[in-house]
Amino acid sequence: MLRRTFIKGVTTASIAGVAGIKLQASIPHKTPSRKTILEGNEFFLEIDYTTVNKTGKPTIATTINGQIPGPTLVWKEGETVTIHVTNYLKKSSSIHWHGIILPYKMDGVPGVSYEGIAPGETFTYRFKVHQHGTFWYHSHSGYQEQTGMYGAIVIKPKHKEPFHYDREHTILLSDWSDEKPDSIYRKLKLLSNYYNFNQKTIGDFFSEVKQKGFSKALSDRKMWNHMRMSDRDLSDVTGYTYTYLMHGNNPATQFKALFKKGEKVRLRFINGAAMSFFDIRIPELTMTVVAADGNHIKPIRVDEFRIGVAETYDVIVEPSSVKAYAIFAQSIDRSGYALGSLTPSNSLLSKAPRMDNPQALTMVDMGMKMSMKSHKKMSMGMKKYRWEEMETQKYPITPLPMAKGPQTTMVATDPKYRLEDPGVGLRNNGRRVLTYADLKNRYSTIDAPKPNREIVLHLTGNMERYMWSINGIKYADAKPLIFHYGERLRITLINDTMMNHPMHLHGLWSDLETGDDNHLVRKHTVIVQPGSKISYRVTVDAKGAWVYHCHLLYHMAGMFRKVVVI
Ligand SMILES: [Cu+2]
Repeated sequence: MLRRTFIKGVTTASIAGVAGIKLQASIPHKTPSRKTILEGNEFFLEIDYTTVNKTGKPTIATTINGQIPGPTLVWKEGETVTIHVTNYLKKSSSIHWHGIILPYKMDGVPGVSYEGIAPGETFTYRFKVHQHGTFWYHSHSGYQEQTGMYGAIVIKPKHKEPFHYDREHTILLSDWSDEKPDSIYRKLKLLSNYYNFNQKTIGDFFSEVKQKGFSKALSDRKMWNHMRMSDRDLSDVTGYTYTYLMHGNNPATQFKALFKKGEKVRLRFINGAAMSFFDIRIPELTMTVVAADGNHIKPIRVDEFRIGVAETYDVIVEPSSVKAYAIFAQSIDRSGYALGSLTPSNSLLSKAPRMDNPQALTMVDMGMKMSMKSHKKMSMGMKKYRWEEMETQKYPITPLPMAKGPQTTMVATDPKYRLEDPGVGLRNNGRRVLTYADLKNRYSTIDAPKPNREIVLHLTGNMERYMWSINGIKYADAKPLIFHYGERLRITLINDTMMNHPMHLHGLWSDLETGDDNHLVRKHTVIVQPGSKISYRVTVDAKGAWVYHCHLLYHMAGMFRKVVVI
C-alpha cells in the first residue's frame, strides 16, 4: 500500500496542477484576484467550487479564490483588516482565522460566533490585528476544510524581529483525497482501521513468537485486543486515500522554495491538514526554530520536528551548497509524504530520502504503568527521556461532569507528562528532534498571575465505533465550559486514547507549561500525546462565546466544547 501511495504522487507529473474549470453558479461572480499572495488591509475572498487535479484525476474542490491553498494573506500588526468573504457554494460556509486574537463575532464559527455565510451571501470581517507571525485560516463548516478551504496568514511585526533572514517562504502542508469526506467518515465509522494497512498480520505474530516466546507474544496480543486497538493505529486516515501536499503541490510537482547561496531563509511551516501529522526535516541542514504558533521562542537548533494538525513553526536555514535540498514531511504513520525543494533554481528538484519505518505504539503511549522490568527495558530503549512529574503546585480543581459508558473504552491508568518525548516514530532515531520541552518563550511571561483554579479534561474515545468525546461526553450532550472573565485558569488534559489530539482553544492563548514558569510558550494548538497528560494556563481576557476542540476533522463532532466567558 505504501507503494501505491508513492505511485499516486509520481504518475501525476505530466498533468498535475490546477485545471481551473469553474462550475456554473446561479449568482454572478465578481472575478476574485488570482494572486497567490494578497497584501494590504482590505481583502476580497470568494468561496467556490473549482475542479482541481492533485492526483491525476480531476476532482471538484471547495476553494478560496480558486486556489489550493487559498491566497496567503499578508497583514500588518497594529492595522485594522477588512475581509469580504462571498460564498458561491450551494451550502453554508465560513472562514475561521486560526490563532488570531479578535472579538468573538469575528471568529468565524457557525452557530457560535455567527450564523455562517449562506449561499450567495457576503460576510465582512473587520478587526484590529494585535499580533504578528505565522498563522492560517480555514473553513469551520462541515468537511470543507478537507476539500481545499485553507490558506496561510503572515502578519508583519510592528517592531524589528530579534533574528535576521534574507528571504522567506510560507509552506502550508495538507492532505488531499479524491474521495468525498462523507465517504471517508462513513468508512471510519464502519471500520475504524479501514485506512490502516500497518496492522499486524499473522506473520508478524509468528515473528513475535520467535522473538519473545509464545506466552509473551500472546499476552501482548490479548492486551491489545482487550483495548480493541492496535499498536499500529497511528493515523485514522492514511496515504491509502491521501496525497500529501506541500503548499498545494504533490510530491511529483514539488513545492519550490528558492534561495541564493549564503542566504538565511525563513520557512514558515503550517500544518493545514485535516487529519495528518507530519515529521519535517531537510536532510543535511540544521533548522533553527524561532517561532511556534506565531510566537517567538528561544531559538533552538534541530534536525527534525513534528508538526501537529493546526500548529505552525518558523525555522531559519542556511543552505551552503548550490543544490536542491529536500523539504521532506513524512506523515506520522509513514504511509506517505509531502515533498518540496529548497533550491537555487526552479528546474532543479530534490530527491526524496527514504521514509522511516513505521513504529508501533508502546505501553508508554497507552498511559499504562510499567512494571520495573518493562520500565528498565523501556528506559534502555529511550534512555534520553525523563518523564517529568510536574505536580509542582496544586490549584483548586473545579469538578466537571464525567460519564462512563460506550463513549469511553480506553483509559490511561498512569498518564505522565511527556514533554521530553518526541513521540512515537521519532524516539532515538539518531536525529536531534524538537520536543515541547524545548519550547521556551523568548520573552518573560508577561502579566501572568498564578492560576486561581484548574479544570481537568479527559480526551476520551471508543475506537471501535469511532466515537470521540471529552470526559466521556460527546459535544451534542455536553454543557458549555464556563470561564470567568479576568481569571487565570489552568487546564490539564489527560489523553485516555491512543491517538495524538491537537487541542485548539479559540480566542485565548494557551500558555504551555514546559518547565519554566517565566518563559511559558504561547500556543493556540497543543498536541496531547497518546496516554499522556499536559497542562497550560489561560488568561481569560476575551468575553463572548468560543470553542475548544480537537483539530482532527473527523474527531471534531464529539471532541468539541463551547466555551462561554462570563
Ligand atoms: Cu482528536
